[in-house]
Amino acid sequence: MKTIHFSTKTCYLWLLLGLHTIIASLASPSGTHHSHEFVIQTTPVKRLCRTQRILTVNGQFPGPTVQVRNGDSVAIKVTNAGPYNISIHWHGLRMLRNPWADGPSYVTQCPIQPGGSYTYRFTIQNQEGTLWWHAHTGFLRATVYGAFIIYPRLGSPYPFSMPRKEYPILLGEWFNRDPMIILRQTQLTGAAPSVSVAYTINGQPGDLYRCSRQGTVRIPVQTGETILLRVVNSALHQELFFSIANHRMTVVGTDAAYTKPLSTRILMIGPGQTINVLVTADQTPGRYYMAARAYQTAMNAAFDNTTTTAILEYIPRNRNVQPSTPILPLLPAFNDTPTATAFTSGIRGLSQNVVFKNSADVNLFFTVGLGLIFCRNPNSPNCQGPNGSRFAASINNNSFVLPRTTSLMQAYYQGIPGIFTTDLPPVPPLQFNYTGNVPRSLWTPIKGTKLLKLKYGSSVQLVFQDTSIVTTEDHPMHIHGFHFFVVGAGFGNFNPSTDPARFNLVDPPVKNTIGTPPGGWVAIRFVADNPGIWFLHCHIDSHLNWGLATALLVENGVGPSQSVIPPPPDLPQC
Ligand SMILES: *[C@@H]1O[C@H](CO)[C@@H](O)[C@H](O)[C@H]1NC(C)=O
Ligand SMILES: *[C@@H]1O[C@H](CO)[C@@H](O)[C@H](O)[C@H]1NC(C)=O
Ligand SMILES: *[C@@H]1O[C@H](CO)[C@@H](O)[C@H](O)[C@H]1NC(C)=O
Ligand SMILES: *[C@@H]1O[C@H](CO)[C@@H](O)[C@H](O)[C@H]1NC(C)=O
Ligand SMILES: *[C@@H]1O[C@H](CO)[C@@H](O)[C@H](O)[C@H]1NC(C)=O
Ligand SMILES: [Cu+2]
Repeated sequence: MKTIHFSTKTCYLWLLLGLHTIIASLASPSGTHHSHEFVIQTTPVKRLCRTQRILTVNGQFPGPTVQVRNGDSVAIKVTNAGPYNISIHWHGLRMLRNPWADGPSYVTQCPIQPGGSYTYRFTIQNQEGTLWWHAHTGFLRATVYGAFIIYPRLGSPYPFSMPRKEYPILLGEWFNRDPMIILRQTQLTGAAPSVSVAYTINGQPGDLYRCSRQGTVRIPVQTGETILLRVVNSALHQELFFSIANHRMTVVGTDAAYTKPLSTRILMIGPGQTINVLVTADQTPGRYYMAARAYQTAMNAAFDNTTTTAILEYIPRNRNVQPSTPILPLLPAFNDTPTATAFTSGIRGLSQNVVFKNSADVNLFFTVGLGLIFCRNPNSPNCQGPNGSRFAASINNNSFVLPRTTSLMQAYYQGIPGIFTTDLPPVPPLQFNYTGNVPRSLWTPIKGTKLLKLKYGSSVQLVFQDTSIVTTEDHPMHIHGFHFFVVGAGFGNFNPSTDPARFNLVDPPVKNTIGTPPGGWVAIRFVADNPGIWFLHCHIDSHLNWGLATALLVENGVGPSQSVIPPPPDLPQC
């Protein structure tokens, strides 16, 4: 039987290369308790020829990698030594009956105020793979994020042959301003936020940007060996294509679930998603770029058109030969939706994951998309969106507004009225040609804090339907507290009488974040077996800020084993 083991040599190499993320050996048995301290602080970091002060965890950028096994318990004490209210979300972790540990500000908790602290306590229950953690307050996750790796129980092998080494590959976006100032500006003007000035791999832009060569991340490989890359899209706003020159990748997992092996040259990964790939060093020894750049679907929108790189470096290098300039992989054009679709639809789950096959107890149909609020005075400094408007976004015409005085979960648990309602329409309040030429009279959504209530244990089918209001666009939809089966997707309007017949109920992939194809739809299924209030939103933070969100209120079932646990005593208050 194979067990996970990382030699101390691997750690040493990482240290030598100056990388912050170290894959240590994890020889502990399942059921181990892990304690961590996260101190949120302002840290000077030099990127793109200048020193910038950014918010970090423990001074590290990206933040520390949390490594656990399935079955372990975790306590992470987060102390806020920074200037902003903040909370941390453990993205993709199910947090069964324990929404108090989930983290989104004003959804499951009030933020941790400057000087305060809160300990997130939770158990890993039947999840394995790559997840990540990030700030869930405003745009602070731009710099506050890190990998969260769940290994199998000690002695349980991966369902693929053991890689020699493993590396997290966190893709990010770099802004030359404080992301909170960018957020305030967009809230003030109603316009789209300024785009990033670089993409990053493990916090480094790479060789193609000025003053960045020295920091470029290098991944060492020996000829013939196979390594596992745990790719995470932690970018604030951008879907990305990712490729490695001359090397094929084999996808073996997405989010926290294994997949059937899929061989590919290109990944398309949306914000919030993770993809595990095996890479075999089977090319002529040398140096090869791995690179990422935008997959951009919104029409006529500005975006960051730069390319981030790291280097896959065969070792040992022949010392007598000057290091050659690495080869760049060919990346698809920024708007290559056919390539993105071919990749995403090629991913298959393991058939032993069981999706319910009968019709669902609850059928939800959510339109997701942008909107515009037209101003009385279009020249107002508050109306700098298209044609004197402010941007909005909605689900079923409801543009979500977070509460300010307490969190949804605290209001629910303590019975505080007037904080939210549970009347989000399960289907669009108005039927229209969602992906056609939508009349202007339909473009402005209603603002509110509308949730959707689900009975404990109900089987749910949810179709996300993109709209062409303002623009069609790929919206990476994320649901907290659940993972779900992706059973179908297509372009145009979902047809409830013909499309379900083509659903994949045999080996659908399991995810926590799924892109709604631009001008199309995606169908998911899950069982509402986790009581609590769970945020559901687009993982493009500008869209979330404009209201592309709601929350699922899953009622308690019967008895304590189907009910939300009591809140911890140190839960932050507003
Ligand atoms: C993006 O950059 C590439 C070169 O890297 C260029 O060929 C392409 O035209 C640019 N696209 C846009 C939309 O600016
Ligand atoms: C802005 O106005 C112009 C001219 O009336 C129109 O062609 C364009 O579609 C409008 N754009 C948006 C996003 O409303
Ligand atoms: C919806 O709009 C699209 C694009 O204009 C058009 O091709 C399609 O026929 C329309 N569908 C219906 C049902 O009107
Ligand atoms: C959304 O609601 C507003 C206000 O009632 C209405 O004007 C608009 O037409 C609605 N749009 C859609 C797509 O339902
Ligand atoms: C921080 O959170 C507290 C409690 O919710 C709130 O009163 C305060 O206004 C927040 N500060 C900022 C700057 O948002
Ligand atoms: Cu979106």
